[in-house]
Amino acid sequence: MSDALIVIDVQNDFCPGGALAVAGGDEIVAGINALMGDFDSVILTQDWHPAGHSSFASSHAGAAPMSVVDMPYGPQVLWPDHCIQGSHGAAFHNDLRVDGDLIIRKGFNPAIDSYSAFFENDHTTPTGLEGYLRTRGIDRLVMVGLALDFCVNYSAVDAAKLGFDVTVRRDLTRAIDFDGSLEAALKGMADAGVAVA
Ligand code: VGL
Ligand code: ZN
Repeated sequence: MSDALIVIDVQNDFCPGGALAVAGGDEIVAGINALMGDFDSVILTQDWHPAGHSSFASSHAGAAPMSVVDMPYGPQVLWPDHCIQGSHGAAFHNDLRVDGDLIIRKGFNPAIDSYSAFFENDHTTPTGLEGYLRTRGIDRLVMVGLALDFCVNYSAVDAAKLGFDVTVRRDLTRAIDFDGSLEAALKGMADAGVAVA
């Protein structure tokens, strides 16, 4: 068995001062860096949207940030503009070690958001991460990063459904906690067989 650490979206826009700041998002950086040495493989994900992305409230006339719309693939929270490709907000936190094996970008399809590192929000379009892990013989995943109730949650649940052994290190995550999202995420992860440690 081989283990990978999956570091989800530790980017400036999800840290204090960023466009979609998660409270305490920067507090987990040192702990994540320290954990990297314990793994055969370290994979970073990067939320990576084109300007005018369909998950931005600014792309929907009259819509407020944090409202929900029906997209062809289901309900979608509308976010403030964030993690625009090449921007400072999309860059990793300055103190994060970025010497991992793979950086997987997601959310670049203008019409579909992608919380999960494995599938876009249509739950069908793959990012390629599953194939990368399987061809490298990796079957145990530890996940950390931002935000616990969105991208970490969706990534962990998808990984468990795909048959990976998944642990989320809750102390190395922070949540947005919007409209019951944290409670729902913890329940969803437990139901999917994700260990939240
Ligand atoms: C995320 C909302 C929108 C996340 C990304 O990384 O959890 N949340 N885009
Ligand atoms: Zn996003």
